[in-house]
Amino acid sequence: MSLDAIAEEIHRHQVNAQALEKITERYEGLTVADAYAIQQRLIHRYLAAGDALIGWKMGLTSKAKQQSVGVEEAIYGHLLKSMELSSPELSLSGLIHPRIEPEIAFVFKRRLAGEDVTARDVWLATECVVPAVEVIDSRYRNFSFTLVDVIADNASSAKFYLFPQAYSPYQFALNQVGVVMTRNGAVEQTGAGAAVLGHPVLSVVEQVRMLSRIGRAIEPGMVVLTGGITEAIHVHDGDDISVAFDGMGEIHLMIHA
Ligand code: 0L1
Ligand code: MG
Repeated sequence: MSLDAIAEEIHRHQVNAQALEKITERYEGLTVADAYAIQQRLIHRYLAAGDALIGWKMGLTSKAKQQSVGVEEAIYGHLLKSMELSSPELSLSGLIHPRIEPEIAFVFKRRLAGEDVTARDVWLATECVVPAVEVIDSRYRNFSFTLVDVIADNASSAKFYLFPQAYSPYQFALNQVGVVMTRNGAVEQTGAGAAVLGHPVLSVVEQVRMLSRIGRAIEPGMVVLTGGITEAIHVHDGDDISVAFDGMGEIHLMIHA
């Protein structure tokens, strides 16, 4: 089976919101490099149909998530224009078994590239930081996958929403920002920015380093989702999800069929 054919299969299951058996169970010998090549081919299908690349996302950035997949490394995916929610409402139509996680997004005013990038380079290139929620929706049955599977599936990316208020990157110690996520008023998850590789800015550093290995960069205007601050929670029709970012505001996301 060619990498193109695997990308076509994942694309079909994404578009039709149909669960898929793990590709690593059906195709032998796939490497992490193959998985990123499949991801690239998958994204190309969306771009060819008129979508646009608007940024990147880091995944598996917390110890808890890395342990759940049995890895010690973060991964990345592509963010497409079609993934951004313009209002805090999530329709379950077109999704398989979505989960929600709070994140800090960075928006850039300057290009960032190179293996030797530092946190200071990231601060100087950042226009603003924004509270965000990411909706992940693994295309694999029961959200069960290996590292190779999830990378090929564009790191489980589905949708994301950015809070309308942006902040100066210097206004908050992002590793200390506390987050409380509730469902219909009941607390589901709590966490702090430090869950994201110690500090969300370090997730951007890692993003740039990973991109530099394939000759890519963060371009001006792009968004980077730095990684989940808490465990992701499953959402269902009628849920009213609130994510309060200490001092930065509260996102209310309504879930409907
Ligand atoms: O954004 C994420 O951390 C998701 C990465 C893939 C793992 C998952 O689907 O939970
Ligand atoms: Mg995420």
